[in-house]
Amino acid sequence: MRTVEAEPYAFEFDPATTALVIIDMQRDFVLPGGFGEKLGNDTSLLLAAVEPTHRVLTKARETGMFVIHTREGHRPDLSDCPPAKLDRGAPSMRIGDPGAFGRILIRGEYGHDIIDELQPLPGEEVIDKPGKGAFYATDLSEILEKSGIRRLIVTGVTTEVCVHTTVREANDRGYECLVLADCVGSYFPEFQRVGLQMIAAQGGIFGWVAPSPDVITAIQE
Ligand code: TIU
Repeated sequence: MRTVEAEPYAFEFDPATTALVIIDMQRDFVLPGGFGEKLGNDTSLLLAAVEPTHRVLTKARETGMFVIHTREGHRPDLSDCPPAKLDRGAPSMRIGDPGAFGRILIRGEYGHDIIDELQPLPGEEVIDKPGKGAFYATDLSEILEKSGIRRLIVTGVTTEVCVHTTVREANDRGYECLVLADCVGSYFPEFQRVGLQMIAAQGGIFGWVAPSPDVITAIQE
């Protein structure tokens, strides 16, 4: 077991049964000009998570940890997008509409894919999910069970949306989740701060939070 200082108390993990989960680091959320920015958001806070996440990913790959990437998106015919999700947002910026990087959040489009810096390697799992959480309508549970994974080290965007939803889903399924504070990003600074606090409050109500350099050290011990 490795131990890393975390909020609300030390997180213990065995790298052999722990997966690194990188949530939705897709061009349309992260890059200037994409869907996220078009919705009125500043993507710089998301871009800040790229370098630290790349360092964690590199260490995970070096040490043979299980790596999972997720992407939020839908089939080209939108048959897996509930009308309630489709109808939301500005009329000119709906899922499936043409955007700067192709049809917005549609599988196979350039903007739907993961940014160059964090592209998956062959053999790493890529979970395509229609919802905010990575467990809903995916085979993530089966993959984790089959691989003997018990804990998740979680990075990605956005902190209070897809990261929170996924960590809450994972916690309810019995997985212990450590969220890396500098490897997750929100468009809203206050949501980043409070979002992280919410995870670790009440004795770690649904997870732990730690800075990535400490976790990298623990992984390579
Ligand atoms: N991946 C993810 O968080 N999807 C979102 O829609 N996030 C927003 O903050 N909009």
